[in-house]
Amino acid sequence: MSVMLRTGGFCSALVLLAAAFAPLASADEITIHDPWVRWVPEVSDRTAAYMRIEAPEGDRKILIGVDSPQFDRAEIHESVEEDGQARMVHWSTLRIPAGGERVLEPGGYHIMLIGRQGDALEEGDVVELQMRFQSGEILTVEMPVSREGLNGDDEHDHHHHH
Ligand SMILES: [Cu+2]
Repeated sequence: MSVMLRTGGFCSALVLLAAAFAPLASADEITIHDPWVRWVPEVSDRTAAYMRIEAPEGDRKILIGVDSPQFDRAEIHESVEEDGQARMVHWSTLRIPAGGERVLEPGGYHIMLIGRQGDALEEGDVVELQMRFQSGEILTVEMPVSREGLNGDDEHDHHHHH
């Protein structure tokens, strides 16, 4: 399977964006950059969350569980293409290399949010996500709902298909 350490123009833009916002944790802890949830029409009870997860130097981190109070359940997924068919793989864990990062983005890894509770999500609403790591750390991340992501992700995704 592929390792999601992306380089290139898109990633550079993300890094710049991340630098512009205060990270959620200090340098020796897990850092979540630019989390967001894709807006979906009310008829859909599921959506996906994206972000960049950064592990500290010398300390590999393993995500072992995700949960949102606003959804029945949350799962670690990867979008893959096999024989021209798009499908999603459900992973039980997600490894973040020491001093490295894992990028969750449209067309790749994502957190699947399944079984929305309550009203439809509007743009600008916030979805809460609890992320449990093997080290015992539990991060609570607040993710804004957006149609297009924080960075024009849709356009980027589009380019992949050419
Ligand atoms: Cu999925």
